[in-house]
Amino acid sequence: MASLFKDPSKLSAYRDRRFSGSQEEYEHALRTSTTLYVGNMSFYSTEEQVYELFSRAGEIKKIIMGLDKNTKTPCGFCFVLYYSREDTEDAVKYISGTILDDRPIRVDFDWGFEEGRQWGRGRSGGQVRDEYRTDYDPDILLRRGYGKLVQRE
Ligand code: GTA
Repeated sequence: MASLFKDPSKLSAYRDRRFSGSQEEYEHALRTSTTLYVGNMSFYSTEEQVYELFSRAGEIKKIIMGLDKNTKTPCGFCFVLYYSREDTEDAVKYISGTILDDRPIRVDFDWGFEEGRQWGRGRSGGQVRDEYRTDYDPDILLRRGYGKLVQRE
């Protein structure tokens, strides 16, 4: 029977193009990291809400909200840093898919936060994936997406 929980031994297909090492080094970083990327968040979710939800898996060291690089306002993602790997895996297992402000959040291992990674890399300042979204998203106006770039190119 399929489990309700995400399997922390399986890595997602996402790869940060700005990671300078090899694929092996990237995977090693993901398998040992205590940093998480949280995606598909509402633009209205606050650091306090993230703290409250993710501290259920363990003690949090730091939260970094992802910001639109033009408006400097939250744009749907954040990084959560734990002290222990066990807590990090528990968060992937039990919190991924949880509904926060009406949206199922995506929790992914991350290779590690560095200054600059908090900014959306999309052309309009937000997250890249929102600009290419072709499915219906109830926050469509906020996310400026709906295949805007796909249609134009
Ligand atoms: N650990 O899944 C993730 C993740 N994502 C999606 C972003 N970050 C992530 N980290 C982890 N796991 O620090 C991190 C980035 C950065 C910050 C903001 O969040 O490392 P971004 O989302 O604005 O830009 O990053 P990024 O990551 O450079 O975008 P990328 O890789 O081009 O695309 C992200 C997603 O957008 C893709 O997985 C795909 O679903 C969609 N997408 C991109 N290009 C296209 C396209 N041409 N057509 C359709 N879909 C596309």
